Amino acid sequence: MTGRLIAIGDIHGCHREFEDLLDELELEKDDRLILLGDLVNRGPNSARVVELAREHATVSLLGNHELRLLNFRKTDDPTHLKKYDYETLDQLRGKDWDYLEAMPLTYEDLDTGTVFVHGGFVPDKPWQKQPARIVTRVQVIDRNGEPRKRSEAPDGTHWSELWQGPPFVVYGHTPGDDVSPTKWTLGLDTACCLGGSLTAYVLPEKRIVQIKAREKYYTPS
Ligand SMILES: [Mn+2]
Repeated sequence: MTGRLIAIGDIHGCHREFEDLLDELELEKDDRLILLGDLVNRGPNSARVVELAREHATVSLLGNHELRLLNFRKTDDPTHLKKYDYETLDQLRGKDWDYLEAMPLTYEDLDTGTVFVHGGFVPDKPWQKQPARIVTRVQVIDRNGEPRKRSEAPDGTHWSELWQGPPFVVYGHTPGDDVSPTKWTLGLDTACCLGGSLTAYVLPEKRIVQIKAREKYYTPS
């Protein structure tokens, strides 16, 4: 008997809600925990979230926030950064950076036919070959078929509405009031750092486990 496969959406530095969710899940030795990226920024303690990830996660996927910090570290170009990135840069230590640098873009589970990713995929192209700048960032597809953030193309169609599996895709990055299901996808970013909740999806039972945010940690500008 193999263990459970558990995915958790965008944690964004919300270390207490992450601890509460881990308590609730009662992980066992054979369980696999997949974090869907954007572990850092906006919430109170990004370093603690990375520490808990190192301890408990089977794998943490690359999010656009990690990608931005890593790009800054590579180039020293501050135009990559947003204001709250500086707080995270102060918090993270060597082994945290090693962990961020090792984050893959996707995780595939063949038994359930499920692929996990931070942002999503451009439909009608093989998911395996899509680059970091797309799979960590895509929210909608604009009228020219280009991947965009929702704010850049408000009349675009969410990529998940266009995705025809297999595989079934579990993703984060597009915050919502609750989980976003389609036939072939499930979105788990329930906006914890904005005062929403932190969500886990548990396979094979297809169960949702949620922890309500203790407070609103971040207000979009
Ligand atoms: Mn994101």
